[in-house]
Amino acid sequence: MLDKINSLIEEVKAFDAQTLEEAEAFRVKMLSKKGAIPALFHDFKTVAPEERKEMGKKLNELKQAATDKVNTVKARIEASEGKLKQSADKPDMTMPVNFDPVGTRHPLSVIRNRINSIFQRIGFVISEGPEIEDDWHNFSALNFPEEHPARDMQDTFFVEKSPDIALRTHTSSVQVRVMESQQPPIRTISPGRVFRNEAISARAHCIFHQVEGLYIDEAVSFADMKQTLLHFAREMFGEGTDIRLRPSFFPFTEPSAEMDVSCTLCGGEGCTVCKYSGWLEIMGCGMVDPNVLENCGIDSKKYTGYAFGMGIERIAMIIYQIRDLRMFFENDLRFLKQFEAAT
Ligand code: 2NM
Repeated sequence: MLDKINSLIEEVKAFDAQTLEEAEAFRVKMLSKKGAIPALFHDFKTVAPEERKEMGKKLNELKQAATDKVNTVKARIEASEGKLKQSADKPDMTMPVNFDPVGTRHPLSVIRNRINSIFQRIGFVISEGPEIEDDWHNFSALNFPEEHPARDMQDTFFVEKSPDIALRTHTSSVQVRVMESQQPPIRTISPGRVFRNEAISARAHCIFHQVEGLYIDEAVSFADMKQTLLHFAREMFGEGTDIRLRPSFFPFTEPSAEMDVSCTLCGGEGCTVCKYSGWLEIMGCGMVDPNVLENCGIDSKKYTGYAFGMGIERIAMIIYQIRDLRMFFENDLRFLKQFEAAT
């Protein structure tokens, strides 16, 4: 009986058909009430008890294999016949509707949303403001001296001269508006588009995106800032991330620092991405200059605060390993489609 089963298994394996009739004939021969396989199941009753286990298993395999083979062969034939009929016939009204493909979120939006939500979870509120700003909100209130180079035509896109109206060069201008309109405690982040009159290259663009943060209350310290930014770095780049702060200068903060994160690719060992330094620069930060607080109507004797700013393009380039920032602005579908799964 085992030989018989094995030979039928071989026959099933080898079987193929070009027409539904052939496939049906094979089904009748193998699986119908009077077919070969039910006959074997009938004989099975006489098999010795010690052989039943192995034999039963084989027999079930044979039945399954025959059923699968008939089904797949029939399905294949029906599909190809269906196609032929379809083209000659009228439209198949049972076909699923061809929905228009859903668009994909832009990688800069994905990263901005992630940054926003990391800070929202620890109590920061999102604030937005105009892209066209006056000199006060973009420069003067932020402690930029009258002769600062950023105020130059070379660096800033002016919309009007005297009074000076320009495209904002950072979203700190939004935070000036927040400070002018409310008293501490203030905990806010301002994501948005900013404009600088720069030559376009792989690392710079005249339009880019920032998230700036601001926290003002009584006795806010540099240590508070460092711990908050460490938390951000670990949420953004992973739990094992380290940070370091290097002294720097900005007109609106004193002291000021640049923050680096341990290289996301090599973990600090050194590689081409971090240029063998082990670190990647991701933002500027510092304690808000008392002049800025006073300019905005906040008592600098009572309150202190920290602020920080980062480029969304830069963060996205690190996370997605994108070498050329211009990719973000070309809207090449081959690029954008790679972010289909991101939220
Ligand atoms: C940075 C670096 C350091 C900043 C300062 C302010 C404000 F409005 F409070 F003065 N907002 N953002 C700041 C501080 C921005 O970006 C590189």
